[in-house]
Amino acid sequence: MEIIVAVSILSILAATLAMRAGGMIGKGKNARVIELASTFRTLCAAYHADVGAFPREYSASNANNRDLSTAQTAAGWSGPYLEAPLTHSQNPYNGQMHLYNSSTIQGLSGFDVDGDGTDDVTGAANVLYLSSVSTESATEIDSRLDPGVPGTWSTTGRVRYNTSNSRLYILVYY
Ligand SMILES: [Ca+2]
Ligand SMILES: [Ca+2]
Repeated sequence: MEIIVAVSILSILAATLAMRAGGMIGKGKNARVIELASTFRTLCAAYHADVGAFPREYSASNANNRDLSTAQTAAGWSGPYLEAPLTHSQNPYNGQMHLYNSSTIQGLSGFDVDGDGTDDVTGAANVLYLSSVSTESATEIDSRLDPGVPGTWSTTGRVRYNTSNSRLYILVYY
């Protein structure tokens, strides 16, 4: 009897620990994305100060599309700003990842940063794009980067999310 109770308690403890570990792993991935957004904000600002334009860094692409990691002929370029080229493997959700230099990629209208219903950023800007992002992860990242922004969370602020194809867009520098 006592042994059965003890085993049951251990089972419950083990299950609880496993659930917590799972939650922490999920949070760790979201935290990594938030960290990446912060890092790219710094790198894009440095590139913009040197070159006077917004950089693009595409995963699995040629040198022309890797402004941050690969030597470019643009006047003022004094990188590399990024140690190694961006790769899809840096997407913690096993999807794709690119840094774009436009706020109207993939059919986006732009970004309504203050959430008043009108897009504030519609031209050249730096947007970090990730695919295969769950709604749960997207909402957590949004709550961290868009606190207090009015309107529908997935369409306003610096973080946009397309629920129909699980794509996340973070305006990192503009
Ligand atoms: Ca606005
Ligand atoms: Ca948002």
